[in-house]
Amino acid sequence: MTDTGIVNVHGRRVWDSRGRPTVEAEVSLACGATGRAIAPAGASRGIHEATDLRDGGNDFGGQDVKGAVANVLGPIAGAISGLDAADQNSVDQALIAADGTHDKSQLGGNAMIAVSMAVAHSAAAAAGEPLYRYLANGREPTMPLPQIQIFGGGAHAGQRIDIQDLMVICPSAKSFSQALDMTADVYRAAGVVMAERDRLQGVADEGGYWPAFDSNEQALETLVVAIERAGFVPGQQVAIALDIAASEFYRDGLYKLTLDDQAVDADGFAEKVSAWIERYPIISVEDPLAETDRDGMIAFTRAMGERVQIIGDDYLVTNAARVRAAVTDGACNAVLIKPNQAGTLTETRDALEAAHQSGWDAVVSARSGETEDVTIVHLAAGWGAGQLKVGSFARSERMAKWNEALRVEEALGAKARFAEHRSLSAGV
Ligand code: 2PG
Ligand code: MG
Repeated sequence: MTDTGIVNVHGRRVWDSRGRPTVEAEVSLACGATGRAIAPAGASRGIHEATDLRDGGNDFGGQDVKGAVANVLGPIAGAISGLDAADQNSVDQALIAADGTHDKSQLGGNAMIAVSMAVAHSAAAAAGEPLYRYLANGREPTMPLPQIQIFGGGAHAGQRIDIQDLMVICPSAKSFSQALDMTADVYRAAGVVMAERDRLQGVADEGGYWPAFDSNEQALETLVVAIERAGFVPGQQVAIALDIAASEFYRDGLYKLTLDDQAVDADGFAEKVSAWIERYPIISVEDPLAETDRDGMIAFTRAMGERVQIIGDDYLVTNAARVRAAVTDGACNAVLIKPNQAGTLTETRDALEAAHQSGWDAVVSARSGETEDVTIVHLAAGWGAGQLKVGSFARSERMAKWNEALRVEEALGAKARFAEHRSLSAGV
């Protein structure tokens, strides 16, 4: 066996940021190097995502992962022991073959992604390199432009407002750390504005302020006030990115906006979002239409794609074939990259490369249920994805990732390349 041969695969149950069980995997190599990773969990999940294997039953609301952990210890350990951790593709193909389903429902996407990421960590450790550098494989790593949540909503805030994530992007930032500095000011200002309006009620799942608003548009208006209060020019220095997560309120062909007391068809909803883009400094919109509304997504991209970044999350589920189909269709012009939607790192990377090959931008993203695991920061920098979405600027499962990115930026030193986005700065 080579030095990087896998000699042990361990799995254990740990807890995520919503207090739910999740899977941690630990991989040991012949040379003594080890790697560890934890699977995250989504709340607004795409229907075509890899299966998040849960036990059901009474324990922890049916959310326990004893079965997934047992799969790590049993069939997964059996399938990859002896393989070379430095050959990620072969390890991931072995995982896929051992699972044998199209949706990773046998072994569980949560078990598989934890192991797949742990393998990458172990191989990087064996190479004596930080993960981002190992993944860059000789290319220059790139610091991503962050998308950072200020208000949470949708499935992350009991559907209190319909829009899921109201975020900021700093197109004027000259470095990753400067983008964080600017966002910190906006986040603090947003808290002050909410307090002044007697609307401060804590935070939602990803650390953004709880959305105590009377309409979806009021959330947008408040975000602009917060950007101004922080001393920035909305649009030019700090702009808005939305994750509408429209699948969450799409029923029987209609977009049902509970807070606005409206039910509209795809054209009506596209008009509403387009009107928001006219009135507010929005430069990026994720899942503007439902994951099953292909025609709506194509029409919206045709109408607004020159003007804003249109990201497919539930619509593309980190799947290379879906990305390629959307490129052909003209639906979306960017992809969200979530490793646990794919289930292995190799498939995650394939989806990213399919996007980049077509000239699309890509946003590596956390899930609403997270932990201290910082693997996605390394994927974003090492693979040169371009952008990174982690949630808000509060709660340690989020800050762990922003802080890890600061360490990467510092290690890269003065020559750290910061992703600049023609598409994101053109409109401002
Ligand atoms: C999303 C993510 C993160 P979830 O929709 O992009 O905001 O949410 O992990 O719940 O799918
Ligand atoms: Mg999303």
